[in-house]
Amino acid sequence: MLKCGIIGLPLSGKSTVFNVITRAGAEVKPYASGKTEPNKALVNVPDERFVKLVEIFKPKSEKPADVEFVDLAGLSKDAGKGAGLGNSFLSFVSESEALLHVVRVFRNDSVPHPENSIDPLRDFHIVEAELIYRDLGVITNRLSRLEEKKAKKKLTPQEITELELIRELEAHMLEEKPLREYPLDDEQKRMLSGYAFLTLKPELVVLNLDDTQTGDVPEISPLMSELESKNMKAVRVYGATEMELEQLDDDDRAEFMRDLSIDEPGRERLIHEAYKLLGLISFFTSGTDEVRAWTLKAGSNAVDAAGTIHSDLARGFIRAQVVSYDDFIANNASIAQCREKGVLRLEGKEYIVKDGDMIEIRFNV
Ligand SMILES: Nc1nc2c(ncn2[C@@H]2O[C@H](COP(=O)(O)OP(=O)(O)OP(=O)(O)O)[C@@H](O)[C@H]2O)c(=O)[nH]1
Ligand SMILES: [Mg+2]
Repeated sequence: MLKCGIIGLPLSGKSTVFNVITRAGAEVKPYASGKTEPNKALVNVPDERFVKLVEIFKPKSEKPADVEFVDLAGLSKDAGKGAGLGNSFLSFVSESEALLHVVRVFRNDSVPHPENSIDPLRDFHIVEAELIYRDLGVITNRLSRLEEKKAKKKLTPQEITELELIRELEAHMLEEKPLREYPLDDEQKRMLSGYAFLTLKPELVVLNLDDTQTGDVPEISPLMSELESKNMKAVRVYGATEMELEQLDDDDRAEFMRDLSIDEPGRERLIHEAYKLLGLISFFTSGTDEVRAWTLKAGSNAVDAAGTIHSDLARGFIRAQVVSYDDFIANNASIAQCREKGVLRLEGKEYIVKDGDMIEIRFNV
């Protein structure tokens, strides 16, 4: 199950954004809750192709792809040093595969700001710094363990390589720089994958705006230019307004959206962005019994896809019968016609699955 954690300063609108995405109705209050148990909800990934396949196959059951969103308590200054919820909070963050970082832009006098003013760039850095401190702590621990061992006996060649890398990472982080800004090669990434570093997680910034803050918003330009220079992405959300929107019925919502000139609701936009950010794609299995969308990391092969469905399918994998959704639709949703036209292919283990592939695994166990 893919998990996406929502982080940010206290009262930045994290639970509001969580509600926009999940419609889960989590409690939203104008004072810091200090609550430790996160809100969690599973969200179906909106996908028109899936809806269309269900229309075509009229299956007995249907299952869209899903992602779990986790709404965490506010991350206060010095959490990394154990202040506030500190480490218990940070352990929830480490379980997430990707982070949505909510930054307050909205003005609302009835909601206090922990730093007493609206300054998205400053707020972004406070939270980043906490994540960096936490990662630095992990690095320092590992470093002292390796040094200790080195003093007693010979390190393995692998440990020596790791020690060298970790020393460099420590120096990098002591300059308050996140690990994502350190150039790691694939081998080094593999070496570090067990540590679940927070500043290596893909992170999407969510600018939480008031519905009066449309068009050019001067408050966000410093943060926007910084994110651009770091190759990070941001999405704008009208948190409070879009949360209300999600409570309306479809017709009223459409009208409301037209008034605000929003074309894709915040909910779908955020889910799609999170999906893209995670480097995820969907493939489909379809028949009259079940139509199902599955989630896969981009770059995965046919055996990975088979294993997502069931481990037996990966074990006994023979071939994958593949047709792209677009080809299937272009050929009147007829597998026979797809075969005739040569767009229905038999692929082997090494085949890299594409977003929108419709797959049938041939297997034997
Ligand atoms: N005007 C305005 N108010 C907002 C917006 N988003 C959130 N708020 C208000 O800000 C307050 C805090 O919102 P929450 O979503 O509970 O914030 P949070 O980050 O989850 O807070 P903690 O979990 O306590 O850290 C609530 O009173 C919201 O109604 C917004 O976009 N505009
Ligand atoms: Mg909250």
